[in-house]
Amino acid sequence: MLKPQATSTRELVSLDGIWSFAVVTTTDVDEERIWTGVIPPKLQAPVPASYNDIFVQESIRGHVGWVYYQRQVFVPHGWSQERYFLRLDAATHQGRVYVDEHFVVEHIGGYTPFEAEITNLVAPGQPFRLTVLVNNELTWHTIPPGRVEVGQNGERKQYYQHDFFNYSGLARSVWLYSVPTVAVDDITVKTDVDGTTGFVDFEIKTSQSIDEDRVQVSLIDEVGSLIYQTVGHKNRAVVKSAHLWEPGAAYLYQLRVEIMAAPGSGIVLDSYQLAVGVRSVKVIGNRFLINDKPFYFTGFGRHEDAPVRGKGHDNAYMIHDFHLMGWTGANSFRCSHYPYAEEVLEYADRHGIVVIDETPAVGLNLGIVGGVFGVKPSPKSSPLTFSPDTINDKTQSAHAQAIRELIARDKNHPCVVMWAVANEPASAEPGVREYMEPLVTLNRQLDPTRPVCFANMIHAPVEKDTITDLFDVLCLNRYYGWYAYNADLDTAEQALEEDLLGWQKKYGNPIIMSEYGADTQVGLHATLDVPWSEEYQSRLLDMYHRVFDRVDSVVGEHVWNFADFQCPTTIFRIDGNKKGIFTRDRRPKSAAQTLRRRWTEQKTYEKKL
Ligand code: BDP
Repeated sequence: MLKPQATSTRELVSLDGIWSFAVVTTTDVDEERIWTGVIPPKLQAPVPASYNDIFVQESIRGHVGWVYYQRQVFVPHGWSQERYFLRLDAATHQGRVYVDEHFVVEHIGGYTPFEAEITNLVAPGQPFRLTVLVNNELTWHTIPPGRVEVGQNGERKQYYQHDFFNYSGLARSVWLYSVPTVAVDDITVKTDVDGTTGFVDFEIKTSQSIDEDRVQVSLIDEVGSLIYQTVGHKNRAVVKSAHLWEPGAAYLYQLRVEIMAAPGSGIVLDSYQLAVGVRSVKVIGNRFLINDKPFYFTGFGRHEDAPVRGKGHDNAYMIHDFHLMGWTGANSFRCSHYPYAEEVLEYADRHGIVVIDETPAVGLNLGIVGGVFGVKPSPKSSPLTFSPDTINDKTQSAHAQAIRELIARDKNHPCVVMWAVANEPASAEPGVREYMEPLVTLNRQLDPTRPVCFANMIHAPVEKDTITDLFDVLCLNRYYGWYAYNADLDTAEQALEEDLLGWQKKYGNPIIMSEYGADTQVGLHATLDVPWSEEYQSRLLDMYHRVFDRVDSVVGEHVWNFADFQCPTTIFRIDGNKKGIFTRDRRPKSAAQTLRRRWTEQKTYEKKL
């Protein structure tokens, strides 16, 4: 799915700004039919932003169900020859869009875009009332899953198994854009490298079937020189002495696709330009290769999370976060636990930051509900994660759709080197293999070029896990020294090493420690091993690093988490998860220096490369 862009043939109107906002108090939005009228601007909400922390009422912050967003929009008067679309970069978790009283599109899944053509609904130059209904309910059939229960006071409460706040609303941009009647609909690019030669395989879909010789494809380098040109929907560009997209040293070619009025006419009906990084990704033995060279991941698991705006995308935070990551020496991160805004991937493409791209499949695990997170235990009727009453076929269909939409959106980003199908599913429970295997197959069909992984949790150790053989890379989330052997780093060190050696022996795949860390209260200092102190966080990280350097198959370390982030409140999540290396307002804890030393100076892991 192409990101809308302004080109010589396309226009793009941002609908970001301040919208009228209302919380639905009736149970049935279809009865209320609010989109048929103007919503009084008693409350107004910014777009993009999660709405939860904007206001001061708990009834809004913790609201379960639908909210309304509304604004007026004009279709530019010059669009009489164009087709035009509304595009929402995300509506978390379910969005329904109305143009005046017409329903135009519905989408389920809170972190991927959707769009609808409205050419026949509003004439150029005319205004329309745009109403977006957004629902934040998570059920057994959504990804991520959750459930809504009615408490004794009659209030509906949302439960879920994941460890971050259920931020909701329109957290990413909304657009109105035009395309010509004959337009580029989609582009798929796959690249490969052989020595100094780069290969760019491309396939173009057009909105109407047109002759091959009307599709003109050009590859342009960073100084604007044309290095390849052809006609047709599908081909391979061979780039001799290619500038490769390398971690830390990105190079982006532009693939310009033009639809001509007639071959050789020089009249361009549509034009779209895609950034292309020429690189290869392979897993061979226990090494992860980028451009045939072993790569060692340093960096973080992250969240889209900031004060006030919640998961609302913000370019200032985004660029600052990239600079902070760069300062620590991070070369990569995981989009834990959902697809991030496309701007984030574009920035990573541009700056050579390596990304593991994850679906929102987090919390497919009832084993951790009562335990680690201290949330309400799973329903007594069905203690199993995978069962007809819990995670079932419908959840699997939603998960498959999440994989389709993630790959459709992100397949062309050179920064994305691996797909993560799920975070910490109950991979030792019955039913998990039946659930997961078709999804991994689907993922590989949709993109045969990138390795696939999932993040394994401690409750599914090597002798119990039943799905790891389906994947290419072992991603392990481990909390030795925190949830296990807290304040006992010596025992934690032994346990961690045994754990890693067990996986290494059984599978021989590359291992990435995809999460490790400790909650840390900034400003708490201690000479002894006191959990929550800044020193303990650093010592715990040092302990992991010693082990990583001793285990040959470890090819990456992603600390949990880049910054403190908001969670549902429990007795050990006061104002959020505090495992950040940076505070929520992005100030470094002492451990930032520990990482910076290791990732920019010592680099002892490089002996493996
Ligand atoms: C892991 C989860 C992550 C949590 C983390 C923690 O993958 O989402 O935030 O634990 O407990 O199990 O901090």
